[in-house]
Amino acid sequence: MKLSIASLLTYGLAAEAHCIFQKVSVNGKDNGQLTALRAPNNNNPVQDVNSNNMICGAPGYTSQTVLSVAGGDKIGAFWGHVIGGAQFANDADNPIAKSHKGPIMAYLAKVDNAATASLNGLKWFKIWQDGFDTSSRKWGVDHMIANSGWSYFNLPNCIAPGQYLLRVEILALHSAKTVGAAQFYQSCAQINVSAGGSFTPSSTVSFPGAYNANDPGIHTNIYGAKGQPDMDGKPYTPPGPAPISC
Ligand SMILES: [Cu+2]
Repeated sequence: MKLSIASLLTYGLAAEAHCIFQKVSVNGKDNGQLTALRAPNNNNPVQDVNSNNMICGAPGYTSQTVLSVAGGDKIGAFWGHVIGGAQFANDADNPIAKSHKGPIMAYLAKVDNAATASLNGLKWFKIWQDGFDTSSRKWGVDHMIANSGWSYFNLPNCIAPGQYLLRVEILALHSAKTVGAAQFYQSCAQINVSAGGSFTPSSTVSFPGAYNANDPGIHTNIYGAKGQPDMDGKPYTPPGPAPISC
C-alpha cells in the first residue's frame, strides 16, 4: 500500500494527538517542567484499565522533589501535547487534540515519603473532578484548553498533614463507544501537606481496580443526535468514587 507524505503526516499526527500532565503550580507559582512529578516519557494513553500504568502513567520520569502545599491551596496541573507543551509552532493539538473530550479528575493517596513511595497498593480517594456541564455543554478538557493547558482546583482544607501522591487524570472519551477505547492520561505529583485538617477517608479505591472497562463513565457514546460531543445535553458521571466533601 502506497501512502503519500501528506497522508503519513495526517495519520502520524492523528495517532499522537495525546497529552502529558507535566507541571504543577501552587497558588499561581509554576514549579517548572516535571518538578515533583512522576510522569510518563511519552504521550500515549493508557487504555487497559487493569494496567499498572493506570496509577501514574507509563514509567518515565521520577522527580526527587516533594512540593510543600497546605490545605486550601490552589493547585494547577499543566497539560501539554508533548513534554514542553507544543510539539512544533502552531501545534493545534496542544495542550491536547480538541476531539479528546472528557472529564479531568484528581485523587490523593497517603504515603510515608512521596519521592520514594512504591505505587503499588496505595489507597486513593478523589478530591476533585470536572466532568460535563449540561448547560454550557463543556467538558473538563474544554475548560483546560481554555485555560491554556491548566486545570485548577483547591486542595481541600480538611486534608491531614503529611505526604501524598496527587494523581491527576484526563479521561478522553472521543472513541469510548467502543469498549477499551477510552484513553486515560495521568501523572502523579509528590506533595507534602504542611498544614491542614484531620480528614481520613472512610473509603478508598485502588489503581488498577477502581475502574472497569464497562463502567458507564468509561464505555459511553458522548455524541448526540447532531454528531456533536455534547451528550445531547444529558448528564455525564465520571468513573470512580464521588469527590470527598469537607
Ligand atoms: Cu489521543
